[in-house]
Formats: sequence, structure tokens, C-alpha cells
Amino acid sequence: MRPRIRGGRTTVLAALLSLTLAAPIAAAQAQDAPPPGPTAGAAQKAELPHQYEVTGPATRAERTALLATGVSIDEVHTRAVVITATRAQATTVRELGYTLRKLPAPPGISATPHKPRIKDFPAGYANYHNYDEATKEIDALVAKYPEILSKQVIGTSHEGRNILALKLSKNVTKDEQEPEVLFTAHQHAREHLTVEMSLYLLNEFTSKYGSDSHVTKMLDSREIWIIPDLNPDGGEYDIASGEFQSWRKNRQPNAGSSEVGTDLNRNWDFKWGCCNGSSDDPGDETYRGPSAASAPEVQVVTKFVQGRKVGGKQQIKAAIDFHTYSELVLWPFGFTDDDTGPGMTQDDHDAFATIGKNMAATNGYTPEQSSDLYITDGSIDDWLWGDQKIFAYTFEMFPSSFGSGGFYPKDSVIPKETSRNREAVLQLLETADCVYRAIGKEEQYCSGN
Ligand code: LU0
Ligand code: CA
Ligand code: ZN
Repeated sequence: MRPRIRGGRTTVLAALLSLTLAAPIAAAQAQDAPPPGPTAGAAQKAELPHQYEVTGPATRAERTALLATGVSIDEVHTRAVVITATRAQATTVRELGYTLRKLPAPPGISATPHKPRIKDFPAGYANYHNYDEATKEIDALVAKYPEILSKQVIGTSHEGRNILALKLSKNVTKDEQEPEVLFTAHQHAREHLTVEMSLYLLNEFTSKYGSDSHVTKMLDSREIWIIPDLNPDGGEYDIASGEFQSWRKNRQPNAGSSEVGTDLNRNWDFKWGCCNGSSDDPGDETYRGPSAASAPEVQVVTKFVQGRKVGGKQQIKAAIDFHTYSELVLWPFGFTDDDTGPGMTQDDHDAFATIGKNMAATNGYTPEQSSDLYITDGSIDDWLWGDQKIFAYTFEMFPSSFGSGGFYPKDSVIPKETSRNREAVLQLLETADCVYRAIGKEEQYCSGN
């Protein structure tokens, strides 16, 4: 009995989606033909993937089957989804009998062959941080708050960018016996709002320490880890031309293929590639990579998390991985439709669901099990829980739909949509010393702590 649908407001939203998008879609449909060939002397631009509204898929099984065409599903409604697809993939989806409407391209300035790459966000997005800007802001915070914030380079991306882990805690240089909580962001390149979420948390926890009692209590009694950018190469690629690329994967080349990139959130080493929840085709949006944890970015974070085992005991108790969009709080498993089973007891599930629902009550997101959307295998949450027994959630942030900005909401939303998750984050930190307290079973599970 799980009628929940990504985006939450099912039929109404689906109807609204059609209404709000009807006019632009009609205009956009005419553009669904291949672009004209290159003019003499000009380099041909590579085809960008595009978002389409697909009317028809109504069940989890139909949505999972749709993924076999190589698309990603970005939004789920009762009888429709929004996908990202190449023209060829869109044709395959049409051949399945579904109706497609091409959605307007994301904003940005048009790249021309002779224009220098601007390597930054376009107008209307200037308050988003590119990789260098984020690094500078982080370094400034570390310099200003050395007592409570420390930075480690935990490895590098395929293109050699530093992947950072920031630790926030009182006595930050000491590894104290305190529950640890991990926040990660930006597995998917185009989901830039998630980097802003990390920066918000870093600013909030440092600047409010000593003045805000809840923040102070959490830094005094927890060790908070923030990995603000898991996919810096993909993120930089997405903005490099001045025109958003709708890029999802990392930027690792694939042997024997001209297609670039692995979907990091299908590359984690738990039930990797098990269950039709990812693709073995390097050209697909959900390409899982040639082997589990083949992506350097996944290796770096895997090693970091494994390194938080002290005396054989994982110190990280809970986690949130930030994504966009759809306004959802998701919990494992993604690889199976079953609520419980091997690796997930009824109590585990109940604690996941109770904490997830409590967090969702603070930010207005829709709480549900990940596989209610569609099957995913090799996701970070399945690995964090299945392999490390960390209570791991995915937050799909603002907006709820394509019509409100999709992957590219304007920078004016950053303050509201990052601070919107403040209470949920504090709740998870609060509960991290004994997650089973949420279901009244503290004594059974946590008395030996
Ligand atoms: O990886 C994904 O497909 C996620 C959803 C899963 C965590 C269930 N959606 S996203 O790619 O649109 N962020
Ligand atoms: Ca510790
Ligand atoms: Zn994502």
C-alpha cells in the first residue's frame, strides 16, 4: 500500500504540469527535429540531452522499464514522468507507445564556437558557486573558525580536482567519542543547488555556534562531516560553455566508447547492477560504470566512509545525500520494491520511515521509500545502509517540478530553499545517537552505547 508518488501532489500536479507547460511545449515540439547542420567553418555542437514530459507510465514497474531506454527519470506523477533523453532515446520511448512533449531547454547564453568558454554560471545564476568560488568560501570559513571547522582533501576527481571533507565539531582537531553524521552533495552534475546546500550548512553551523542553542548543542555533542561536492568535474562541465548542458554523470572517459561519464549514483558497491536499476551502456544517463566503484569520486568517498570505522565500529550513524529535484525525502532500499527483507528488519524500516516522515514534516517534502519512484541499483544510500549500516537518506530538493525551475532554478531561491532544510538536518543530528529512539526502542538497541 504505497500510493506515494515523486512530487507528492499526484493528479493535481500532473494536471498542473500539463497546464503550465502546454504553451511552451507546443512551441517546443516544432523544435524536436534535428538542428540544422553546421554552417561552413563552424564546429558542430554536440547534441545536448533534453527534458521531455512522457504521458503514460503509471506504475513503478513501468517507470523502471522506461529506464531501460537509457533515459533518467527526473520527475514522477500519477500517469506521467519527466525524463532527460537524447533525441534517439526519445524516439525509442515514443516507440513504446508513450506520448512525449519536448520541454523548453534550460536557460543560459548560447555558446558559439569562437566565444571563449566562460566557465561560470549565466545571468540569473551568479550567486551559485562554481568550484573555485566554493573552495574559496570554504577556505575563508576554515580560516575564520579554526576551532570548530577543519578541512581535509580526501582524494581527487577524475580530472584532478580536490574532493573535500569538512568536519564541524567542538574540539574539531580531536576524534572524540561522539556520533558522526555525514552530509554529501552534488553526485549529479546539473544539481547545483545541492552545493549551495552544503555551503549553507557550513555557514550556518559556524556562524551560529555559541549563539543558537540547538546548533551549539549539536556541535558540542556530534561530529558533522560535509562532503560538499562529489562531482566537481561534472559540475564545472555543466556550466563551462555558458549554456547549461543538462549533464548528470562524472567526466570519466569510457574505454571503447566516445561516450563520457558514469552515473555516480549507480556506481556504489552494493548490489551494483543487480536489478535493472542502472544501465550497462556508456551512452545512457544511468550508466553504472564497468565495475562497482570504478569512478574515482565513488572510490574516494567509499574509502573515507570506511575510514570512519574505529575499532571495527562505524562512527557515522546517519547521513543525507542531497539531490534535486522533486522535494522528496527518500530512504533505502532502492534496489528492491520490498519494504523489508535481508538487510532491512521491520524495526530498521520503521525507524527509517518515522525519521524520514518527521524530517519531511519540517520541510514539506514527500517522504517515501526510494524504490517507490523506480528501481535504482548501486545508489549511495543502498551502499551506506546495506554495507555500512548508516541511516542514509536522499533529499531531492526544490523545486517540485520542471515548471518551477527543474534542475536550474534561479539563484534567488538559494536562501529559502537551503534554509528550508535546517530543521530536518538538526533533527537528524539530534536523533543520531540512537535512531531507534524514533520508534520507542532505545533500550533494546542503544543501551550499550
Ligand atoms: O539517482 C537518482 O535517480 C535520484 C533518485 C534516487 C536517489 C532514487 N534522482 S535524480 O537523479 O533526479 N537526483
Ligand atoms: Ca569520533
Ligand atoms: Zn541526483
